[in-house]
Amino acid sequence: TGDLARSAARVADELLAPAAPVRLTDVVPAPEQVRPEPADDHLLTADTVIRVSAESALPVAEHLAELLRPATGYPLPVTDTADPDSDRGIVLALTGDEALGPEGYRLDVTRDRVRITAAQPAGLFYGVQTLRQLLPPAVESRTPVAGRWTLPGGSILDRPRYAYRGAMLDVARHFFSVPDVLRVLDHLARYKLNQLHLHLTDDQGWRIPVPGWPRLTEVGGATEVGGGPGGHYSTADYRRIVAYAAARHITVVPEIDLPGHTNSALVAYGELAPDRVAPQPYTGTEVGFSYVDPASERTYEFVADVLGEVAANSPGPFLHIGGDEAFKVKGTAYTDFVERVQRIVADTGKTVVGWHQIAPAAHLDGRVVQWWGTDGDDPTTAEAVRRGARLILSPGNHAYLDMKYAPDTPLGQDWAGLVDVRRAYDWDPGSHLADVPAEAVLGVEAPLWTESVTTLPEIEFMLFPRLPALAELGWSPRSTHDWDGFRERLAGHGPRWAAAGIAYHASPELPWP
Ligand code: TNX
Repeated sequence: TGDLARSAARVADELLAPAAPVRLTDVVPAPEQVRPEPADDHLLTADTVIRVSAESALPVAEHLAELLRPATGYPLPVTDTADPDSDRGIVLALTGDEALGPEGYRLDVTRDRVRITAAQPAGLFYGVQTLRQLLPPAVESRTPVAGRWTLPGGSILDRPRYAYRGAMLDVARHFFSVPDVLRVLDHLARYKLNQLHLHLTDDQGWRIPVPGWPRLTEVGGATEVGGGPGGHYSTADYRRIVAYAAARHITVVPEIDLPGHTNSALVAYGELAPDRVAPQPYTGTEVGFSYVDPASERTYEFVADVLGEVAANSPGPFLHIGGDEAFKVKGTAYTDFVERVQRIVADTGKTVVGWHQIAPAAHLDGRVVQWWGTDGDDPTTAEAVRRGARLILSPGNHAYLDMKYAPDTPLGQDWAGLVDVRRAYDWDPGSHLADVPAEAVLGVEAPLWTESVTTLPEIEFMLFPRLPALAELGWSPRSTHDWDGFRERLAGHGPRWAAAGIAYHASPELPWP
């Protein structure tokens, strides 16, 4: 039966063998340096062991084993008995070598061994995401597949261009369950993104509990766009999201949108409204009509309670205060409000982030402005940068994942134009905004607003293939930028997404295999 099993496996091999083997140069985002050695392909086997050089590398090794076990059916035991210089199999080694930076790694594939080295566990984690992409697409299957699990030989030296590489999920316009959010985190991790910005509150729903303000979730959380039931995370749910993210080296950036986009809070607590009268719940998609009263001390008690609670449950450095489209809070009423809220954030120990409408407010140490314009000439944002602000770039006409791909895209908006894959890819974060030096750019973020997005498959349809395009802008050196090469590499990921059950958009721009 051994022979029979072997020959059955060989037949399955041939049936399942990908038309073209994966090449070392097929990775997305493109690594800094790739040196193929075709004679050095490495074959994983049922006897392959994953070894780590230090206990702090164990979680990454376990993560790798969990990624590879389902499809390969191999046991892939993890042990911390590595001798990084002589071991066979897969070795994850933490070295004192800081040259790769906190997120960089080196991957060496030879016939005897696959070795990832990094200064920090984050680097090992990104090396693991690269390793995963070098195996045949069937590795993404969650059930065993008979296959030859070969890695292309050679070495990769890699580290990110930007420290902040993010995506945003709007859980306020439509509410998404914890498992949905965890799956989005998995997608970010595949492409080496390290920030998930959660838009937790808006006119249509309030999704996070705050002690002393129970009606925020009970009443404010019970609505969403279109009249559905809405929902909210419990504190335990939120912590679970944060922990799952942390295990993937992703920071959750919580946003409480102020002073506008607050109808759901006003429905719950009419005392925060300018006329002290609770409005009706809102389930449409207009913006700019609601605001908490900037002239009332009660508003600042509310803001301090909310931001204090969110800060306490969020280990990351950032706290996002929104600040966009508060059309009814004008001039100094608006800038005074933002300046006061910036100080409340600083008091929690966090770094304040806001949409670029906060730019005219006074600078506060470390503050970060998230630019979502469509015209790269924005003197007010450039001036905020001159005063010390750092920038996250989310240009609406390139990075907005809620824009339609094409006129016939069944979901999404088009106020910032159509964003096809090429548009998502073909821009340079380092020179996009006029009169802003490249050093001021902390990174990039792709926001997914969800007025028209209601399910996980719809999220995936909007994310793939554009999220990897944005991820490449955030990670890869500018010198690798090349649409023709990118579209080839990206198209090769289609079979991976299919094997992972991702509901991607088969854009006609890409040469799918
Ligand atoms: C503008 S972008 C908004 C959101 C909408 C989005 C729709 C930004 C900071 N504000 O409230 O959901 O457009 O594309």
